[in-house]
Amino acid sequence: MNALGRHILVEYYGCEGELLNDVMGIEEAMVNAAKAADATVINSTFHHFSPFGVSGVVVIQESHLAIHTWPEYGYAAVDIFTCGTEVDPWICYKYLEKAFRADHGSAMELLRGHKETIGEVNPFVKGGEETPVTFQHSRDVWFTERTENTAFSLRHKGKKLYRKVTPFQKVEIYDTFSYGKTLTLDGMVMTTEKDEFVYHEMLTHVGMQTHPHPKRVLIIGGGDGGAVREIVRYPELDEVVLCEIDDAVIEASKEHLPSIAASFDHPKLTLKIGDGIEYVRQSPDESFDVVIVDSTDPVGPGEGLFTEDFYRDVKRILKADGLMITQSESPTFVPELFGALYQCYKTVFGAASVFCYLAFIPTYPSGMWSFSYCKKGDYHPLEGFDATKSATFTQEHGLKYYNAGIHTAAFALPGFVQDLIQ
Ligand code: SPD
Repeated sequence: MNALGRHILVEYYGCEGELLNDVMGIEEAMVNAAKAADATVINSTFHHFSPFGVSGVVVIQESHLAIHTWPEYGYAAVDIFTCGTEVDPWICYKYLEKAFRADHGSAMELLRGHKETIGEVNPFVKGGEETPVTFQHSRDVWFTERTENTAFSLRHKGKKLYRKVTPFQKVEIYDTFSYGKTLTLDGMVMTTEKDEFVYHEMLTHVGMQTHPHPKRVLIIGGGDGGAVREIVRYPELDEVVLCEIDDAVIEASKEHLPSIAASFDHPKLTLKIGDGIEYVRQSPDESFDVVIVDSTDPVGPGEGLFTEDFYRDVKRILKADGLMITQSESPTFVPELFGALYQCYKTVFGAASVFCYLAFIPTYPSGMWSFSYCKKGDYHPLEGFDATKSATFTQEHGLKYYNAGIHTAAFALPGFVQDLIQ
């Protein structure tokens, strides 16, 4: 060959969309394509973009293989570049065509570094000793939650722990390096082993510590079990009902997130698999002390949990002194939605009965997360709050985020959040 390297630019058409959206499958195919051609794999770095698309590169001792996919078009663009004569890039081409189940592919080959053009070997490197080097393949595979203008990535171990496409959503679990096992729904982070305690403690204990006798509690959503784990800590509880629409979330969490899904066998838990909106609609008036809405973001199956009709129904099933607590998204990330949500709560519960509090959750967009506290009766979140009782509870249960000081401080809102609410 009269050149330093061979570079083939490849198009694959009519591939299976699912395959082109599977970051780990693509990484595996690209690494195996390189190995099939006897290349030495040094490193692989792959990112998934939600909702669709994967980019990645496999660095080989003989150069690289790179890809970007458009699953929505069944199309992948691949570059295969090999130096020397040992590795045949067309072997990689054929391997990947099969792996992506492409209808057809097309490619053009360029010879890189024509010997006539580049001239003689630089005397500086001539005669250098060749030391044999052995490479350890290091992997770099990423999950990315991407919206129009921002992206949040977590590097993971590159193995599918759980993946199911249900009638409601895509349920996945990744093992990430910095946040432990992470549950995602439709490509959005729902909970991670490392920071879940912030969300679940704040979602539950602020209301439970304020209500003097929370005997019947309803959780809508929350299939990972984190909210249930916190609620069953209360000895005065008679029953907690968890209504989760998608049993795959429970299955995945029980299998892979046992520290979160820790209380599914608790005798006070009644588990309902079904639509939370329907469950609330069919529940009798004044049947719960506390209703907790542990929802996804307002897209997909969670959308109906952000409507006035739903909140009116929740208010109806609350006892006269009952509380509704919801996760109410990020004032930084979705300010318009956040503002509209609080208007909605106020329309239903009355302006003086709606409060917002904050917590800091690194894996949720912007890190600043909000919760609403809506009261049907007189239980104000701060006036009459028993800090001693709360401190004892915190200590007894070894809570890691919620405590009496946080309970009070969480209701102190930055000016821009106050503005959004008013
Ligand atoms: N953007 C993420 C918001 C997720 C809120 N709910 C998570 C459920 C965890 N139990």
